[in-house]
Amino acid sequence: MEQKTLLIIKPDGVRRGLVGEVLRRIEAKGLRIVKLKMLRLRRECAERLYDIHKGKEFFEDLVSFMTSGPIVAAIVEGDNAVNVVRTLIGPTDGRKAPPGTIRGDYALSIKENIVHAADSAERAEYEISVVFSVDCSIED
Ligand code: 3AN
Repeated sequence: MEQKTLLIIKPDGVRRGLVGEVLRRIEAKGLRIVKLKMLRLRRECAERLYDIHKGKEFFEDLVSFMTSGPIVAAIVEGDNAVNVVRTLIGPTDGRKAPPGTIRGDYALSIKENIVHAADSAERAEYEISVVFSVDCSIED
């Protein structure tokens, strides 16, 4: 089933110079990058992106981290794109993510785990509307 999802290279991924490597893996898999943007996310928008975690003990820390530097947001399309991208990035905790996944190969943290990807088609629509809205990008 043809699907669209949102992939974000988080500030740690950008700082570590992993933009090319992450996008390479997406393309090598056969998925298509149909929209791409580097931006600094406004705080309110990071809160909207992670609305499901509001109230959790790591929420403030997560929002601060996501606004600590530029991110790269990509709309990715292809067969079963939501689940395929989730499989490519691996489980949340980089210490447990298996080798071969992006987090398994590059992350050793549960917070600074290089990438984010939507976990359903509905969330993808919502998150794309947040991240690609002109109001969410801080102009330098
Ligand atoms: P995923 O990104 O794999 O969907 P979620 O949705 O459970 O994982 O978590 C969203 C983000 O929140 C994670 N990518 C990570 O940056 C952060 N996070 C999740 N759990 C923790 C935690 N226990 N401590 C700190 N940060 C966390």
